[in-house]
Amino acid sequence: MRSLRTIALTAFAASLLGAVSARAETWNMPTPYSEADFHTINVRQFAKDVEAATGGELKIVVHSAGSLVKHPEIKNAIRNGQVPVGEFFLSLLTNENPVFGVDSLPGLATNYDQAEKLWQASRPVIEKLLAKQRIKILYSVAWPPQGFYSKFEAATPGDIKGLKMRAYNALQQKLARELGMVPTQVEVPDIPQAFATGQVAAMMTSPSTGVSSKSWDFVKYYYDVQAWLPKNVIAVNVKAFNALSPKVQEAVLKAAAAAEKRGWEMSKAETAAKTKILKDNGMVVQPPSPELKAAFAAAGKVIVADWEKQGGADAKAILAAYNKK
Ligand code: PCA
Repeated sequence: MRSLRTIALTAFAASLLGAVSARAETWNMPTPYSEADFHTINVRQFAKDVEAATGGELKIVVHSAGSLVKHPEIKNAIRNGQVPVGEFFLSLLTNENPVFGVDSLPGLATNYDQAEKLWQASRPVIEKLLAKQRIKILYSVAWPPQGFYSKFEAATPGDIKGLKMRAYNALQQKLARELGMVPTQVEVPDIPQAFATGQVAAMMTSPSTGVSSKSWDFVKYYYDVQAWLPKNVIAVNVKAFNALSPKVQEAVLKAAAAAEKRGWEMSKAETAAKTKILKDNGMVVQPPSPELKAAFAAAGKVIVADWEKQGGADAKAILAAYNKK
């Protein structure tokens, strides 16, 4: 009798222990960019904050630079529950729905204030669309304004005609074509190789990505076009999130809100600091000539008008909310 009772008690204690340890969870998190990238630094701080706030109940293990999941697959990996959380470039999804490209429209929001307003105006629509894929955004951070990098001097629009341009989404491909260039999709880790092999001779990206890919090794000119400020999102699989205890969910959301705020501040500070590094490494850093600027603006107008048409009611709602603020 006695020993049976002991066994029962031991089993009961073990089940309690089991329940406690089952609650400690490890999440693998794929991200697209290198360790030195400010987005990755911010993600690592977010993971640390979550672990500290939950007393280790949720540990997020960051796998940067596409090492666990390649960038074009990260969104679907979250959707399918292959990974519970990850980071991706929002406008990479432009092919699925034009609305995801709202932050990559040339000339629509070209400084941090406008980019922040556009994020607030578009967030509800983007959240609604991603919810259909069982994906929930935790936070989103903008890249610095996008500028034009070229192997050759680009004083006039004629100078860039025929150049092969590295593109990171469908809207950029379209922009390249509007300007008479030939686009090729290339992910960030492959940029140096694409230039070295002559696959591309130009690109549009931030000073941050210019520095992280050591652009001075393969291009000479940087034109500070300030065309748009695209964003990354950090997102979770809804089922994985709902499986967390309410206390842990709250800690994640709180850390995410802090990461969003911190990330935008980091981004602002990056802009000047990284532009200076381009210059210090011998690149010619300058504003675009009035002619080049006008060509980008004209191409941008065409792209925004097409986008509005293709984006339908959702696009209209975003623009109405953006213009109201
Ligand atoms: N860097 C990333 C996205 C935008 C940016 O500034 C890239 O070039 O792909």
